[in-house]
Amino acid sequence: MTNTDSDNSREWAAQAYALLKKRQEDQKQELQKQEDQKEELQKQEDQKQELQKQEDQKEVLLDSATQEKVLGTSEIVAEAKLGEFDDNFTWSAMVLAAQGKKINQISIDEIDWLTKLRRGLEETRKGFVTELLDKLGDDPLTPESLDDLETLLIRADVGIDSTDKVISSLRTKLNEEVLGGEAGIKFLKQELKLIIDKPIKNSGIDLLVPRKGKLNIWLLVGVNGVGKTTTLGKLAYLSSRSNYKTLIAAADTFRAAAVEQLKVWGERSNVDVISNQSKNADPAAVVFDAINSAKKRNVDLLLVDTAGRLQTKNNLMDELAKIKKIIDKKTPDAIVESLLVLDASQGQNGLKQAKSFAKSANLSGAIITKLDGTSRGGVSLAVSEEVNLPIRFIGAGEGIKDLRPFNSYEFVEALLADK
Ligand SMILES: Nc1nc2c(ncn2[C@@H]2O[C@H](COP(=O)(O)OP(=O)(O)OP(=O)(O)O)[C@@H](O)[C@H]2O)c(=O)[nH]1
Ligand SMILES: [Mg+2]
Repeated sequence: MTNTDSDNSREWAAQAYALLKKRQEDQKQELQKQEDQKEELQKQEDQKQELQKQEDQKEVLLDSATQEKVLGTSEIVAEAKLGEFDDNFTWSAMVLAAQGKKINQISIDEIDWLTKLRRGLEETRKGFVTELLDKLGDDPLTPESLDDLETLLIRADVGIDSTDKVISSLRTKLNEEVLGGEAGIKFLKQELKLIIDKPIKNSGIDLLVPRKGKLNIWLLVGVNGVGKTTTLGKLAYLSSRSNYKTLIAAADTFRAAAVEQLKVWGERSNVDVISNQSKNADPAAVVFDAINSAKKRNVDLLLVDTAGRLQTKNNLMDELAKIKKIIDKKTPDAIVESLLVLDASQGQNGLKQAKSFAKSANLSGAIITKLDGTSRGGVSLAVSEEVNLPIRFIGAGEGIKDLRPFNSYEFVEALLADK
């Protein structure tokens, strides 16, 4: 990026900030108006309640308790607030501008997410880019600095295959021309992006979204504790907010609290949960019921939560196979995605799990979670290169909005941001 480019982007960021600020103020006024109307209604409601008989008092209290709960829920997913016009905003806006976004197309949510992603990848970056930049300074890349880079990439859990690929491309490039520190980083970004994009390109689907007019079924699979249920909750929110008719199947019947956990997420995103509370319920039977429901209700996307822990790994794979069989039998034209959920903080260990799952579970994509606060974010590259799975979503936090469709450009920019 030349100085003028960078100045233009900063100017762009400032304009975007001003626009968002204005939009937020307009929204505030609109909200205030709604608030006033609500107050007026509440006043009328209060007067009505005054007239109620003493025996009804209990019911009234119950009603208001429910109301409070609903209000509390909507607070959780309240619209994001515009923060300061600072380095975070500028960086995020510049990343959006570089992808061709127009000023009036960006949202506070997008800015917030990019800020979160960059912050989340800070630990990975610390042991990697910061050191690399320190080592490189403004000097051209040398074969020795490539050795350092190799060590740093491996340490960030990028994996041996991806690291080899990147280093050998850089070596070839160095034989052709002198590369300064900044040009080196730019080349590195391109190479990393190529690795991540390959399985995405091979799949023929750049962005995974439910296909309209079809029943889409997304199974979330993975070992225990990686974030399947949380991710499903965030997906339900994304999906229903994007106006897809969504339904959840609670097919983790192994863990007693799993259904309750899902119901909370379902409530937050206003999505129904199909479950079977009886002990030892069969996961495939829950999926059977959920498909019936989904068909009746013309659902676009059925999200299926699965168990992460069973007596043995074979049981786990058998259960998944049974679920798949039911789906194939009951709804052969559904579009099925088996998404492996992987916890980034498990680094190479997680990768091993991914490989063993990939062998038996017929996976079609991966979701990387817990990218916040781990130094092992590089494992995303190893998933692309070694397991050959397209990354579809990434999670960086426990909140309902902390999951976004995967975007390799944003990921690599955040991974190699210079601060
Ligand atoms: N920091 C952080 N925590 C996360 C993220 N995703 C999930 N978690 C946390 O990880 C823990 C486990 O998440 P679950 O969603 O219950 O994981 P699971 O895979 O469904 O677990 P089992 O059902 O037991 O197999 C919870 O405490 C989540 O809040 C994330 O992106 N970032
Ligand atoms: Mg779970």
